[in-house]
Amino acid sequence: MTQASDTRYMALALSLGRRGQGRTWPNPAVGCVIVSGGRIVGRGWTQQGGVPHAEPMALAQAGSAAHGADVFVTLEPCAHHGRTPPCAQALIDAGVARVVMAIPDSDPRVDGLGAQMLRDAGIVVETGLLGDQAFADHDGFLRRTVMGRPMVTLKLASSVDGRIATASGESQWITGAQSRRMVHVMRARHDAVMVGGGTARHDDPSLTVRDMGVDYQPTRVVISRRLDLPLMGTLARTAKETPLILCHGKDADKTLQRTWADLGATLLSCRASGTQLDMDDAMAQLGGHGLTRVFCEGGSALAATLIENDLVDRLITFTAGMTIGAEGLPNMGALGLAHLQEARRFTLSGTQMIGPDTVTTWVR
Ligand code: AOF
Ligand code: ZN
Repeated sequence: MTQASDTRYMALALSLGRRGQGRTWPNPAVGCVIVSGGRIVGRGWTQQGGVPHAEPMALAQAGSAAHGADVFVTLEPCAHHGRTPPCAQALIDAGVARVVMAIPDSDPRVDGLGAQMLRDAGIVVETGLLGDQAFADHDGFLRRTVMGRPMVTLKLASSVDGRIATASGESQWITGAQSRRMVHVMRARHDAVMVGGGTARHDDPSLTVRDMGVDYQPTRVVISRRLDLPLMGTLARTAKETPLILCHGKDADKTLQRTWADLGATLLSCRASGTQLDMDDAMAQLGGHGLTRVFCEGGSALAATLIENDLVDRLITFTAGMTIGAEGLPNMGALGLAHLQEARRFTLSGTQMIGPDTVTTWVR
């Protein structure tokens, strides 16, 4: 098999894996392709909730054709007995000849052991093909296992001059319908959608994915030190239907804590520093809850806190061809920088036109 076709099969495995993004947490969204005699005989990807894993699905499709076949998988096959038996063993039992994996699995239960099991069984193992893409796709899972927190994508949607509302608070329809649709696609590809308490109070958001034909919803996360959120609002009304996590300060009113728990919310009690919730602690607790990919949609205070604490891994800016002026509400709160040198810098990853707006992705 040539290197070019190897790359093509791994690219296919990566795109299959991405189908699971947003719905496999706490597990990574892995993709797997099995090739025999130049023909694809099996395709698999991690299923909702993280099981089954990608490899057994591809092996089931391949059947006896897996014998002597080449396997392309976006993450090292697992070596442990967890909710499923080890995928490395399933590949050995199926008699595959070669396993090409994009990157190792950082879960301490795997971490090289999967590759070792395969090698010990006489299977050729290669690592690193399209590794950069696999690192990007599995970024959330890798961060959760290595750093103990999810990957954070911060979305900012504003006028050309960085405003999200006029001085009187008018904020609807700054970016266009296509941008809003794209936001829903992005929500669906994350495990959770997160906003600050101010946005929850002011916008009464539902934070759900709508009109996309998806049969699952990301978890909603609201950061609110004092839990002073509307008890009659949309989030309160829907907390039993669609998961809602509230990160609050340990000193939040106990009656409010009980009320929200009764409404169906999951409460995470976090440290607070000054008037703000300690976001390092909040993110660690969200990681502990199993979340790997969090999509933050503001508001400006939470955006600034995340930036200040170096918790933003990807920045997505939607920009509308409109100017509002300095009296409008900015998309980010004060960062208190005295010198440009202190500014957080992001690297441009891609930009595109979307209807009348632009969308740009930046990575840390
Ligand atoms: C694979 N293929 O498709 C995925 C893997 O609790 P369990 O049994 O589901 O195991 C979870 C771990 O399995 C997870 O932390 C990661 O190391 C690995 N995920 N492994 O071989 C897959 N999703
Ligand atoms: Zn597995």
